[in-house]
Amino acid sequence: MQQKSTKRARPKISVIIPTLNEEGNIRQVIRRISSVLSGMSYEILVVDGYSEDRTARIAADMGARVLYDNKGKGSALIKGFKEARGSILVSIDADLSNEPKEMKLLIDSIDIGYDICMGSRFITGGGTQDMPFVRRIGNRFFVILVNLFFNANYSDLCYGYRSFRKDKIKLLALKQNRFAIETEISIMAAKRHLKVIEIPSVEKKRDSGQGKLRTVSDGWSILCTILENLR
Ligand SMILES: Nc1nc2c(ncn2[C@@H]2O[C@H](COP(=O)(O)OP(=O)(O)O)[C@@H](O)[C@H]2O)c(=O)[nH]1
Ligand SMILES: [Mg+2]
Repeated sequence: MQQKSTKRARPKISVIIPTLNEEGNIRQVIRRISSVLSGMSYEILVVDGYSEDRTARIAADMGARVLYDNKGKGSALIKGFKEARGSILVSIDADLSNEPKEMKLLIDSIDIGYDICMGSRFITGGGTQDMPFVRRIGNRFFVILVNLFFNANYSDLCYGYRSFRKDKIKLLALKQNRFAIETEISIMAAKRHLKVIEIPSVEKKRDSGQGKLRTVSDGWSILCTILENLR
């Protein structure tokens, strides 16, 4: 008897994009990622926070798999990690601040044996056009704390352009629903002794729409995440 398989072949790479009201950017983001990954085996997952605009519809029309989550960027990423079918996962923002061309190096780093590759704006070759002075100071302060408390050697912390070996994600036991997710990933990677590498990344200004990070409340929750992990 012939068995009909309804399962499609697993892609090698899953690109996970958390979105909230990004209708002015999402088309271009998906287009650029598709062009960089052309010829490779990949899927694009958009995890949308119930945008009030056309973000989800545009993403679906362009062939992305669209999932929904209403708890925040961190929660959306956790959902994307769980649902991803690839063996290499890449997280990227939807606001055109991350350069899709850098994705090849993020993928290669996992291919050659690293568990996590983190874009860094603060090593040679990296940079940012999207970080007010207060956030720059805050990020530096948190980097120092994390390196000190968790015996790590990071140059950047609150930056979401990263790649992961899928089978190591569970070890991170992620729980942060909002913007402390990147901090939690960095801390847990250090605690679990994962093989981590940083590569330079240039962060551009968000193209259209509003940033959702709130410096004071999200800064506070990042500090709490650091302190909670000391226990
Ligand atoms: N699903 C989901 N995505 C979000 C949420 N908040 C922000 N994002 C997305 O997370 C990414 C980073 O957010 P952004 O506002 O640019 O943060 P900032 O650059 O740190 O100010 C973007 O792709 C946002 O659309 C949320 O509550 N839910
Ligand atoms: Mg942004």
